[in-house]
Amino acid sequence: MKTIFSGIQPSGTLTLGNYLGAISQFVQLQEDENCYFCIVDNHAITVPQEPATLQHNIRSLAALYLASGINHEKSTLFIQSEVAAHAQLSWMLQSISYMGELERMTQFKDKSSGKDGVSSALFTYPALMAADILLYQTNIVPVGDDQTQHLELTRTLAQRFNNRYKKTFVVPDISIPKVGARIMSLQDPLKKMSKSDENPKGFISMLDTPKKIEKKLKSAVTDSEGIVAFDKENKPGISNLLTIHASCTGETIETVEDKYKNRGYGEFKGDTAKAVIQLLQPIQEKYEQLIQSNDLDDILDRGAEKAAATANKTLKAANAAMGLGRK
Ligand code: ATP
Ligand code: LTN
Repeated sequence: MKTIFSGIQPSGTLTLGNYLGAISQFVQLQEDENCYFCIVDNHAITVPQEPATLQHNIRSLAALYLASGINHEKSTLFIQSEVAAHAQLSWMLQSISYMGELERMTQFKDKSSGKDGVSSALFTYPALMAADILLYQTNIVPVGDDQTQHLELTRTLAQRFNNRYKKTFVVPDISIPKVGARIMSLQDPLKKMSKSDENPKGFISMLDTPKKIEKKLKSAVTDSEGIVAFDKENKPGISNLLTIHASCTGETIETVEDKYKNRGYGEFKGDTAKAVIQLLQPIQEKYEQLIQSNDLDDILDRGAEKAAATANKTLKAANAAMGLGRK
């Protein structure tokens, strides 16, 4: 059995991109593997968060994980800040991360460019992500393709630590879905769909009403050619909708392309909305039940306890390898 670790930030309501790129993989993996799924609230505070909103988003993310099919009896679901080892190992890994490496991270460049008051935590974020993964001796990290660079750095840090001190960490592999690894914004198909986008028309939230979903998809930016065909370079908008349509129905992109070859964008967009609504509606119904129940707290308490037991073992070994504290 392999160990799987992944995390999602409680920085807003999850988007269809998060579901197709990340959560749908998690649900499949938990059948055969030992999975840890984390609500990475320490990552969310690398940009300003309003405390009450953050509290709400943490709960909401926990409910969405479960509503999407994460089974708390099979997988460990927990909140990052409730397992102190994450912050502790992150500090240790910062001591072996180079400024140059962190400066090269495109996520840092994107999120800091043109902004005042960029936090130092946004800069050292990849060391915390490496700590998340390495604490569990993770074999595979399922993520969307925007995380590839962070994963490469995690591997580098694990190898550097193992070579410099003592073999302490498993060097993890990345897993990216074949279709759906990068769902693009509906308003700017050259930008990834993101839950913290200022323009809500750019993303479909997993909790959007059917009406909203339909409206957003109907006003998605496309082109004036009028032919439904997959061509990422010349038709990024239509290619993105094809990816969304195929991922939601489980068909291949070629099948969907064939089906809409001689039909207009209007019909294609309408049917894509139907496919998205069909996928999200049962998840939304489960979400409403979960968010109102007390089960959520019990599940998260047990998750944190289980996660801490594993994480503390690795932390202890890492402390010893580095020569921290006493024997
Ligand atoms: P934010 O916009 O707040 O930075 P985000 O929407 O990018 O957040 P994360 O919490 O950073 O979401 O990512 C959670 C998971 O979802 C990661 O595995 C990430 O790769 C994946 N993911 C995020 N956006 C997309 C997308 N547009 N397409 C596919 N996968 C995505
Ligand atoms: N950095 C990721 C979220 C994240 C993560 C992780 C993903 C934090 N720690 C560990 C996988 C494994 C993001 O912004 N999407």
